[in-house]
Amino acid sequence: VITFHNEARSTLLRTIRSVMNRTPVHLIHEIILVDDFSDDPDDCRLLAKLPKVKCLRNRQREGLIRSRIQGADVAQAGVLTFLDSHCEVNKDWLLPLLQRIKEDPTRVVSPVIDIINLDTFAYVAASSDLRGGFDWSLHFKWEQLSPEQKAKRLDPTKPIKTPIIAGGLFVIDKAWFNHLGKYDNAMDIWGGENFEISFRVWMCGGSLEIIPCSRVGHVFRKKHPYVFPEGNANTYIKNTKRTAEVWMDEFKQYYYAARPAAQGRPYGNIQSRVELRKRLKCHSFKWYLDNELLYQTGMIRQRQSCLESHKSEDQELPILSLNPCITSKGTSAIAQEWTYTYNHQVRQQQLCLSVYTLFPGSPVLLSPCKESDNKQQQWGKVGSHLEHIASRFCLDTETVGDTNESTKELVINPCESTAMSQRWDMVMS
Ligand code: LR7
Ligand code: MN
Repeated sequence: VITFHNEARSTLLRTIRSVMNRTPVHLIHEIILVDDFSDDPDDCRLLAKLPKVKCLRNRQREGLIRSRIQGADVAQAGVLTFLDSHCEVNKDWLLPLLQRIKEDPTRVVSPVIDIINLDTFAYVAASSDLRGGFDWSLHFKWEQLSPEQKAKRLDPTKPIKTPIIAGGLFVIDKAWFNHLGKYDNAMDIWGGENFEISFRVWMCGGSLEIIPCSRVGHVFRKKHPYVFPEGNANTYIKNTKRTAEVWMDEFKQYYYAARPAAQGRPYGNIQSRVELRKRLKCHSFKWYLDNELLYQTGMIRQRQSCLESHKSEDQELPILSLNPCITSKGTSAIAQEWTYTYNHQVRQQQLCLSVYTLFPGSPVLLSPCKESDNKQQQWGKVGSHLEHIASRFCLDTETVGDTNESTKELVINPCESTAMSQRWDMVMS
C-alpha cells in the first residue's frame, strides 16, 4: 500500500519499479496506490496500467492516515506492506520481513531505512545500529544502540527490537492490523500516527522490530512538499494529542510540559479509541516504558554453564540440563538460546519453562507455552534470581547421580540469596 499526495512521477515510478524488479513475483498479490487527491489524477491512473498495480483516488484530501486505511481495507492479501511513495527497495528486501511475520504474526517489522540523497538521488547506506526513539514532545528520532547493546549483537542479522517505528515502511499481518484497530481515522494529513501505532502494538500484545537483512531507501526531505489545510503545527498537535490522551496515561503530563501549545487545543472525540484500548485489554503506558525492552533473547548462564534443551529418545519433549556455554554461533548454540517475554515466560520457540508441582525440589520442565492461565510458566527476574511466580521459589540446580556420572537437574527451591546454584546471569541482547 503506497499512499501519495502530489508525489513527483519520477520518484513514484522508482518506488514501484524497484518493488517489481526486486520482489519474487509470487510474493506480491497487488500494489495498491492511494492517490490522496493529487492535483493530476493521471499520476495514479497511468500507473495502474502496470501489472498488479491498482489505483484508488480519494475524492478529497484525507491525509496519509485515512488513505492507508483505505488501501488496507481493499487489500486482498493476508499481509500488508506499507511504503512511502519515494522509496527504492533493495535486493531481497521482502523475504526477511515476511519470515518474521510467518513465525509470529504479532510482530510488526521494518527494514533498515537507507538514505536517498535529496539532491542527487544517490542511494546511500545508513547505519544499521539504530532504533527508533522519541522525546516527550512526541518528536521521532533515531537512537544509537548503546555500546553494551552493540557488543552483545554477535550476530548482525538479528532483529532489533524497537520502541517506535519511523512509520512509513513496515509490514504487518492484515488480521493483526485489523484486530489492533488499524489506525486512528480521526488523525489528519501527516504526523503522530507512528507513535500511536507503535504504542498500541507493544501495549496490546505485539512487538516492533527492525530487520537488518532488509533495506529500503527513502528520500528524506527537508520540508513538506505539500500544504496542510489546517496548518502544519495544528495538525501535528491534534494527532499527537490524540495519541497522548488515549495511550500515555499519567505520562501525558510530560507531553503537555514539552508541548505547552497542545494544552486546551481541540482534538476531536477519542471515545472509540479509548474503548478499543479497553476491549483489547492493553497494558499501561508505564508497562510500556518499563518492559518494552525486556523482550530479550540470549543465554541463561550459571558460571561457565548454560541452560540447554536437548531431545531425548524416550521422551516426547526436549529435556533441560546445564552444559558448558557455547559461544560460537551455529545450530548447537540455538539449544542455549532463550527468550524472556513480556508476559514473563522463558521460552524456546513454542516451549516454555514450566513447573507443575509447587514443592521444594519440584522439577522444571519444558512444555508447550500457553497464552493464558499460565501461572506455572511465569518467571520474574529478581536480582540474579529467576523466581517462579506461582510458587515464589527460585530456579535452582541439583546434582544427581554419583560423582563420576553426575548431571545437573533443574528444579525450584525456596529462594536463598547466598545459594550459588540459584544465581543466573541472563546474557541477553
Ligand atoms: O496528505 C498527505 N497524504 C499522503 O498520502 C500527506 C502525505 N501523504 C503521503 C506522502 O506522499 C508519502 O508517500 O504519505 C507518505 C508519507 O509522507 P512524507 O513522505 O511526507 O512523510 P515523512 O517521510 O516525512 O515522514 C515519516 O513520518 C510520517 C508521520 O506521519 C509518516 O509515518 C511517514 O510515512 C514517515 N516516513 C518514514 O517512515 C520513512 C522514513 C523516514 C524517517 C524517519
Ligand atoms: Mn517520506
